[in-house]
Amino acid sequence: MISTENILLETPTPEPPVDEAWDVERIRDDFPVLRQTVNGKPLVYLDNAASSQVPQVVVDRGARYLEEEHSNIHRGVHYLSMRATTAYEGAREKVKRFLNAREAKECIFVRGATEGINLVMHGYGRKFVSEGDEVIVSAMEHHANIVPWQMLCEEKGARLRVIPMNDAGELLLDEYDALLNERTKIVAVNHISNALGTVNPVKEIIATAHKHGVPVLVDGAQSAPHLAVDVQDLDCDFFVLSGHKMFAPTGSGIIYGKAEWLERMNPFQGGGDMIRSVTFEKTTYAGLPTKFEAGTPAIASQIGLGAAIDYLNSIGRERAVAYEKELLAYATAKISAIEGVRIIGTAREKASVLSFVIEDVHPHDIGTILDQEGIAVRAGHHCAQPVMQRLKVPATARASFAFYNTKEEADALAGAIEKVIEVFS
Ligand code: 7TS
Repeated sequence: MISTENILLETPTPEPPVDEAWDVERIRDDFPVLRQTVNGKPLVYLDNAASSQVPQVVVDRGARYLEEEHSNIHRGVHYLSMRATTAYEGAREKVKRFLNAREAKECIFVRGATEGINLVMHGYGRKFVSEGDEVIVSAMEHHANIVPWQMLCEEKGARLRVIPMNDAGELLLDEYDALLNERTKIVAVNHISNALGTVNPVKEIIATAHKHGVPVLVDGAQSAPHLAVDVQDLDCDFFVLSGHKMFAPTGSGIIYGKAEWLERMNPFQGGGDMIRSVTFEKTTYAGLPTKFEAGTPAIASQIGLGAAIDYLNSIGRERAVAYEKELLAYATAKISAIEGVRIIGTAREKASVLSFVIEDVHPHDIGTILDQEGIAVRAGHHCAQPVMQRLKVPATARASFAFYNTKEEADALAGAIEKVIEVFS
């Protein structure tokens, strides 16, 4: 096996530009998908919380792997395999810097947030959670951060506890404090709610859990693309992200874990690559990160994730975050001013997501009419049914923004919403 240490980065990480205004038209040129019409109208892509679009440099990097480097990693001594391994491990280095992890081996490649959470459920949960123990999640989790923990609780006879939220979609931290006790074995919360856009105070949530000696998993599926994340500053024990929501291909993602936890955890899947030695009597496992990466991974996609991180660094993450904040405030003001529209999720701290309902119109009808106008939004429960139950709405329509969206697109959304209201009046 080729060591994951001492592998040179395939490309240096670019420096962000300084003191330049955000030129959204130039940024849009980087994204080939955006150059099309849908139903005769320019595509307005506002479904970034489901999957964001991919810049040309990421497409090109994936194509280069397929054209010039395609081969399996870690196991070959031949030229192509070494090139593929260098690119793959180079992507891990880029993720490490992106999240400010202490070591690259703390960044495990997974298919996305769902797989990362399941890895922790199996590797940590099945080892450390027993009958009578408790697992805490929040009232605004995506199903991916509820169902695995429910499965664990069912298997172990443990109890799932839920941090409640208020009508605005903000977690009630006093109640969270009261939930923590000596039976609590893990807290799993999202950083940004995909259904409401709430930015949760995860640093505080983590500090509180740590007072009780409880580790915290942060579901960063929505935050990694829209905030600057520093896992050492947050002091989270686990942090999961999906590449396809951060300008990379599907099938890419990361579960970061503190080495001291990952080393104590059981492997997730068994198979090739994750072993040190195998006999019919006994198998011993490889060290980090290989212990958690059984079988051939999504090599092209993970290399694409590395290229997406380079791209984010090249445009300047902080500037992108500031622009998105301004755009969300603009769109929120515009859409909440329309009579008959109600914004769902009015937390003080929000990012990227604008969920809404229109009186007497089903969100699916909103989605269909908006599509006629070339506008892509998601309509439904957004895999967060407990949020819908708590806020007493069957579903919402959701516009979710990225740094390539424009104020003109927010205007187009507002105009199309007015059309929906006209059709149903
Ligand atoms: N956690 C959060 C907060 C999410 O928003 C999602 C996906 C997941 C976990 C699961 O990610 P996956 O990449 O493993 O599927 N959220 C959405 C959404 O809002 N619309 O489509 C998928």
